[in-house]
Amino acid sequence: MAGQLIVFEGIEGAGKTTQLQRAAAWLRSQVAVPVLTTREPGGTLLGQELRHLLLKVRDTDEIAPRSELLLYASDRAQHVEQYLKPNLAQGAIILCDRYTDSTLAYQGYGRQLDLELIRQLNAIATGGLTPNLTFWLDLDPEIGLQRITERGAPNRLEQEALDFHQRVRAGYMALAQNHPQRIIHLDAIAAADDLEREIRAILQTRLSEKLCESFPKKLSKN
Ligand code: Z5A
Repeated sequence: MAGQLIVFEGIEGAGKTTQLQRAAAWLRSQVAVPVLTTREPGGTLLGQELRHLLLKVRDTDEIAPRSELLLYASDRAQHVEQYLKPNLAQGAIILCDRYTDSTLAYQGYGRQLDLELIRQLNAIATGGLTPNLTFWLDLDPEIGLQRITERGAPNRLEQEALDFHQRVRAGYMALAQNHPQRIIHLDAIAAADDLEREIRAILQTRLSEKLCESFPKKLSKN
């Protein structure tokens, strides 16, 4: 696969979307290949419908945990096939808001579904496509939930109890320990500008190493 898949992970309100957008804007000014942004769930037309089903608050007819797991897997399978693989094959740098680690953290550690089953489903849904790099924005869930409460009504997952979000955070911690090369831990309590600088510096190092044949010319030091 010619391109680069860079994922932003973390609990709600950690600042993933903010940092992904800032990193994309900066990368676009630095490199000569397409820089794309996308998200899970919801990176395709089918995914947008699945996202609506997954996140809307339900008064009755709760989604069963294994059903929820399969809906996320379905969203991912479509996203990989229809969007990620074709664009990576063209050499794009894709910044993706959540990917397979979200399923391990939320459905595995949060809902306490079998981790091995989730790994197998992730492998089926991705066809083996793993991120080149993952930024984990690590934040105390109480602070993350407070940030998003200020912005409006919480969605179905945001309404989960605090201990659910704490298990999700513990899940990310375990994943980062198991994949120290791929997953970069960032302390998301830092100011957005400081995080942006830290992410730029890491991207600069990683992309210079990996992409030196294709386009280091535009990659500058600031
Ligand atoms: N989910 C799952 O369970 N399993 C899966 O496999 C996948 C997903 C793929 C997607 O929701 C939901 O799906 C998610 C997990 C589940 N659970 N929920 N809910 P989403 O995409 O709607 O939500 P999200 O991914 O958690 O995004 P978010 O809530 O918008 O959080 P964020 O992107 O990390 O944060 P943000 O939008 O950049 O910032 C949030 C607020 O904080 C905003 O007001 C910012 O201005 C502010 N902010 C940002 N950075 C800072 C700093 N550094 N300091 C202070 N304030 C800041």
